[in-house]
Amino acid sequence: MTTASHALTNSLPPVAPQSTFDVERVRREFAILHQKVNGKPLVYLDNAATSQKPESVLRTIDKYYREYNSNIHRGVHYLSERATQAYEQARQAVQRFFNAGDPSEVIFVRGTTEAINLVAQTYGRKHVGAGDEIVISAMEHHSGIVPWQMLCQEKGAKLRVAPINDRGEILLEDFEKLLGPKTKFVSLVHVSNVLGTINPVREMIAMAHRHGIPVMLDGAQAVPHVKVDVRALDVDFYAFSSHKLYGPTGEGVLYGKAKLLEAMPPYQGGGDMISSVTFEKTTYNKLPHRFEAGTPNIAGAIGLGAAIQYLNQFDWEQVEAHERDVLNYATERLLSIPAVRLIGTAREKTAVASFVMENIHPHDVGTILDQEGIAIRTGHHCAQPLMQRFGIPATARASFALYNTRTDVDALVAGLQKVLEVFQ
Ligand code: 7TS
Repeated sequence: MTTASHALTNSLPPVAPQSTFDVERVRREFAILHQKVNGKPLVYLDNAATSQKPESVLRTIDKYYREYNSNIHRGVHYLSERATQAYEQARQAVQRFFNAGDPSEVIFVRGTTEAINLVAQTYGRKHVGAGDEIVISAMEHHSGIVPWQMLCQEKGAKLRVAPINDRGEILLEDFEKLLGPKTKFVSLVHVSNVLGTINPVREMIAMAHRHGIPVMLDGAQAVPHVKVDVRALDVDFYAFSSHKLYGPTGEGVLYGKAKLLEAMPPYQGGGDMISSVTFEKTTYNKLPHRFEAGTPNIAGAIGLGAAIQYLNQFDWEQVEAHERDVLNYATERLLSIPAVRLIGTAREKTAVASFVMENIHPHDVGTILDQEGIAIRTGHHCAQPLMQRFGIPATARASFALYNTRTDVDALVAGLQKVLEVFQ
């Protein structure tokens, strides 16, 4: 990631660029990490569910509410202009973050879930008909399955699923075979929330484009860990959630190529998305406002802008190297426990270690770890078809962020020894 030169006027001065990645310095920015849970130092390993927020994000949101809380795009007064400016600067920060061509291609939504529903209900309803097909993969989160299933039910279309191998990698040849004249859309997860697999999306997008099929990527688990460039990928739609990217909840982004967004019918009707309204006819606003009906999550967008600004201080390669080191170390240490079986061993993988333990239910693993102050997630992770693919009801999942360390992994492994003691 390049260094920041675009401080938001209404937020903090930019943080000085870090020449080397100093994880202890990073950890100091996250007050929440420095507490005891059940008498033990907190070890937070549930970052795929949501990540913690650095001081600068918290201060930016606090400052918005204390100093310039106001509605946007409609007031002529000072506070409203300031809020509008901060909101639109956050949009520009997102645009630069993943290299969109124009800020108007960045739509603020509630999160990844809403972004996918928006595309299914607008682009999808317009272009998918009876007998058509939509291609997804076997490792989608429910939010990458259900909106397409709903559309298929409504239209009499069919959902086709690209299979994966036992490591948790999409079988590219099978994926390509699914693409044909009936395929109207491809929707894929960029990084799996259960397996950590980084899918070869550039190649998959090129395959779909050879058939003239547009592609949407669910980047919820990708943007915190891999550098995303929507133009280099040539992806048609891209979604992510702020709260997994060190920003606030209730906020997210839909990127769409302008020519596709412009041709799409609106999603929700209401204020801000219109250009003029009479009882006979409404004309719609230009992008991006056409897809942002009503008062948006202003603090959320500004907070997301601050999270991106926070990330801009780091050299992205150093963040990736640090996270790779922690994941490799975790993989090695987990594999040294004979009762542990890793679920998801793709060659290209990031930030997630899912596992099951012989004869011990993942919920019991999670509960005992919690007693040790260690937060992981257990369950199906909103990916029930993926659980079925692996023939398991659930996994235990440790997921990492840029503030996690090898020491956190050591605590996890010590916690798992406790689990084994309880059950043996
Ligand atoms: N897509 C992926 C790949 C996800 O991991 C998630 C959330 C979503 C979509 C939905 O994001 P939202 O912000 O709209 O809810 N994943 C998880 C998880 O793995 N644990 O809790 C939430």
